[in-house]
This record gives sequence, structure tokens and C-alpha cells, in this order.
Amino acid sequence: MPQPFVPPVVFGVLNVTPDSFSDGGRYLDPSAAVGHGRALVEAGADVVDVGGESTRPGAAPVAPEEELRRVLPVVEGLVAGGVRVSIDTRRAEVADAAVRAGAAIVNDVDGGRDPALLRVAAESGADLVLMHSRGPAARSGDYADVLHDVAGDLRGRVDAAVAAGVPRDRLVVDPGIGFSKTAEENWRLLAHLEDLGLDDLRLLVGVSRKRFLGELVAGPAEDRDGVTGVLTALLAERGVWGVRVHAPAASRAAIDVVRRMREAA
Ligand code: PMM
Repeated sequence: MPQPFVPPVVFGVLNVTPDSFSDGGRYLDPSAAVGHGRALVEAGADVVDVGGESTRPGAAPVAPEEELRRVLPVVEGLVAGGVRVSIDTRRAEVADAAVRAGAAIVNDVDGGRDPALLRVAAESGADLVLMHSRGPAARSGDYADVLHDVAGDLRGRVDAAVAAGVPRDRLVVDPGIGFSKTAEENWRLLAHLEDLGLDDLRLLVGVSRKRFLGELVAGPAEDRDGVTGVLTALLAERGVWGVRVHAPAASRAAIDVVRRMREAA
């Protein structure tokens, strides 16, 4: 019997930052940000992932108070409108304030390296995304075997989160596509997600508009939404739990195509 199709959860990206690589500076005004968050939902996002710090290499670090000032009104505005919100932060105090304001998911690009953030997740009951990254000092191409190394690192982060009291079924893992990884390493991870050996955990994947897609599509980052949609279809076929995208319409359409093909099969 073929497995029933479970469509991936679509996370819509909302960067409330002056300097994110594809949408930096557009949504610094909270009402513009909330408006864009609602538009992401209308375009097919199930969750809006609100971030107040750019993860672009070389981006200026943001003080926690400034990060909070950027994201909190946006989280509050979206939650008030019934939107499911994820907070994209590495900071325990930002995660704490956001879940108190109603965010359902903490998305940590540092993979829960800060024990205080793990405590927030454990105590709040929020889901926790542990994304793979070796931090800003890591360099692309540093992996002996990217699959083996990312899987091992993620397993370590999962064990730390469980030891801190976050139940395994509230964890989501993410291979951290584009985070100090070469294009070759990104493609290898995408081609071998099943071989990470983390099948009992939900898997989130973020490829949207990332630089490694520039080898396929020249031009500005927005022009990569088409190939992002194609990758969403391939990831949906392979049963990933979630995708994180800037332009949900292309990914929603891709998921609908996979669903129709499955129904007809
Ligand atoms: N990528 C970015 C930021 N946050 N979170 C998760 N879980 N996975 C990702 O791949 C990820 C992330 C960087 O992209 P952006 O600057 O477009 O937000």
C-alpha cells in the first residue's frame, strides 16, 4: 500500500530586519510586517516564521532588546489575527517573550546551543526547531562527510534538548541548508535526507532563494522562487514535514501537484 500523502507544513518567512539577504528592510514597520504576514497566509503559508536578526554571513549582531523591539509587536499582531507563529531566534529572552505572546514554535538556527533557550522550550510547551549550523566561525567545505557530520551534530543537539526536558515529539530537525556549506554540500544533503537517519523526527528544510540556487537561475534572489517551488515538490514527495519559503504560492502549488499525482496513482 502506498503511504497516504501528508502535505508539508509551509512556513512563510517574515524577516523584520534591515539587512536580510532577500527581504531585508521591507518590513521594519510593525504594521507593514503584520500585513505581509497575513499576505503570506493568504498565499498558502500555514505558519509565519518571524525573525529579527539576519543570519547573512557578516551581518551585524543585534542586541536582544533591539531584536525584541522588532519582533514582539509583529508576533502579537499576527497571533491576534489567528495566525500560527514561529519565532526565528537564537536568543532565550526573545523566544520566551514570543511564546508568552502566543508563538507556537521556536525556530533556532543555533540548534539549541544556549541551555537557556532549551529551558524556555521545555517550560513553554512550544515546538522547537533545531537547525544545523556550526556557528559563524564555520567555513564551507569543512566537513569530512557532510551527511555523517550533520547527522551526528543534529543527534547531539536532539539529545541535549531531550535532556533539558523538551519531549522528542515536540522537536523538529533541519539540516541548515546554506549555513557554511558549499553548493555541493547543500545538494548532497538534499539528495540524501533519508540517509541522515533521523526518520523518527520531523524534518524542516529551508532552501528558499538561497545562494546555491543562483547556479541554476541568474538574477536577483526573488527570481529563485520557481526553483524553490520545484524543490518543494521533490521534498513533499519524500515526506518532509515542513518547508520554509519566502513566496508560499509557488510551494503551495507544488504541493497541490504532488497531491493530485498521488491521488491519481
Ligand atoms: N534559513 C534562514 C533563516 N532561518 N531557519 C530554519 N529552520 N531553516 C533555514 O534554512 C533557515 C532558517 C536564512 O534564510 P533567510 O535569510 O531568507 O531568512
